[in-house]
Amino acid sequence: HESLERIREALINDEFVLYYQPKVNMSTGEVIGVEALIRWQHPDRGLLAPAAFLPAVQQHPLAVELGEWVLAQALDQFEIWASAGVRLPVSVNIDAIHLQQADFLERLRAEVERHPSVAPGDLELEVLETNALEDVAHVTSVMKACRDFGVEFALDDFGTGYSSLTYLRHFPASTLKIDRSFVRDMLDDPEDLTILEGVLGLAVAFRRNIIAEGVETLLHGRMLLAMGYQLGQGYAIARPMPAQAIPGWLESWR
Ligand code: G
Ligand code: G
Ligand code: NA
Ligand code: MN
Repeated sequence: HESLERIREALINDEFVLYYQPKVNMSTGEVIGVEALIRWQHPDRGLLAPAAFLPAVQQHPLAVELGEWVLAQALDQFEIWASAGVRLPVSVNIDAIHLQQADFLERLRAEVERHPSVAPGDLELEVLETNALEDVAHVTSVMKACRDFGVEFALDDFGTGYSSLTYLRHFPASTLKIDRSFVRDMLDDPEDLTILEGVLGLAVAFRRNIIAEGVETLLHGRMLLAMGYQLGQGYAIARPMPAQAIPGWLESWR
């Protein structure tokens, strides 16, 4: 694992990079957006996944700096695609500690406004269900203010926390991202299938969008469609890829 000091240095040296994974409507084929996923192009260790360094910064102020870098980088990339004629809504993963900064909305607004071709609706924020979101009242008010500004939220890895239903009830998120563990085993495990059906029912009842992550095979996609899921993300659709690979993928997807 990498030290906080080394991670801070990597930010200064510009060693982080964003990969992007498409999200699609599996029924119509429409590409609804991409999720930005951070990687570390480490000079000695090669390309590192978030698991190799994000745990070290969680709950630390450095997570805020990293989060601000990710937001800025994702919106820069949006503008590059937009100037080539492709408007691709982008989702960014936000740490609880970042979301809970007193000036979160103010800085988010400034970042969106710094990018002339980015409208607030082009950006979605994914938040994890975690104990770190224990200050429900504060988080709820931040989310409402962001939503009033035009930036929507998705509840990431939905169903894995201990208080999913409380989250659903209180947080003004427009989308539930059902955790990939339920999708992974849906073909063999009837209980996971039941959970997928139940969460879809909840999403409908609470008028939230729902997206399945971890769609690894065509069979997973077909089963999900048959159940009534439309939106999906996963290896069967596309793996996370460097930004430069996205236009080629869009061509091949059509
Ligand atoms: O890309 P990968 O599947 O390895 O991501 C593993 C986990 O890291 C995912 O749960 C994802 O939400 C998280 N993650 C990826 N990129 C970011 C990021 O930019 N910020 C935060 N906070 N989490 C991220
Ligand atoms: O939790 P979050 O949704 O942010 O996780 C995104 C992570 O999931 C990315 O790091 C990505 O590499 C990984 N991922 C995306 N699609 C699949 C998939 O179909 N199968 C598996 N096992 N992981 C996936
Ligand atoms: Na803008
Ligand atoms: Mn995510």
